[in-house]
Amino acid sequence: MKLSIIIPFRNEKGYARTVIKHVHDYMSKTGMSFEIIAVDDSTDETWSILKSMEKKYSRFKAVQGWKPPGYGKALRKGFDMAKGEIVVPYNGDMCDSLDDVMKYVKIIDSGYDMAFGSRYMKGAKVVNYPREKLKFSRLGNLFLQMISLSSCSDITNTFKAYKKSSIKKINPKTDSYEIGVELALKGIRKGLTYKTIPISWTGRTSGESKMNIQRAVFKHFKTSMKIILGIV
Ligand SMILES: Nc1nc2c(ncn2[C@@H]2O[C@H](COP(=O)(O)OP(=O)(O)OP(=O)(O)O)[C@@H](O)[C@H]2O)c(=O)[nH]1
Ligand SMILES: [Mg+2]
Repeated sequence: MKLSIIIPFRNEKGYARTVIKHVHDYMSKTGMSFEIIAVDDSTDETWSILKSMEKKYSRFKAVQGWKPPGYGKALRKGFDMAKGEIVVPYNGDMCDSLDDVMKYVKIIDSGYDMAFGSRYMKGAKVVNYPREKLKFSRLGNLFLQMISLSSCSDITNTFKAYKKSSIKKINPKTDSYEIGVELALKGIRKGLTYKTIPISWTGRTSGESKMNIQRAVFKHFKTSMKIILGIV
């Protein structure tokens, strides 16, 4: 199998059906072999929506996350199950673009271990980004780009692509949103090759963000420091 798209869900009853249909329809048209794995930690109707879709969408599978739940844990469970040569964490709130997924696949096909995207480079298209969050994201990413000497100005965004073998080498261990930083920074530190391209990102118009900014900033910082110092 070529591609595994891992989608974490937590209380996304407004998006679950749309996202799975959108990804399944788009990928089916490409002719590429793929699977979609939803990892769910919801307490609303999202889980029953996802389960009911498994029959209709043959390349789609829904599983429940580990307890207690976490964004990073959900992705790690998805990685463990993934059979694709290329693995892409994809958000369940329609913010990421499938055209970008295809660009990532091309980058990895051309020989890179990882494909990174940035919302903050020339050519990127960002719609509806909450102002306060943007400030933290830009500043944090500037810092991370400096300390990692990376071509990527958007290290924190988890929407990137990895060879399955690269995920194995990185061996991610974090439980929450900082898994994005862990994957990218450890990948860079281990000498895995990558290319960065501008991507599109559209903010949610339904449901709620599950990210607590203060907590996320602290955890991202702590994780980044540990990685840079070689502790994890
Ligand atoms: N399985 C699982 N999914 C989660 C968890 N936390 C968030 N998610 C999902 O991960 C994706 C990204 O989470 P969001 O809440 O949108 O976080 P965000 O993108 O920083 O916030 P927005 O800017 O509002 O979109 C969404 O599909 C969420 O439903 C969790 O603990 N477990
Ligand atoms: Mg989101």
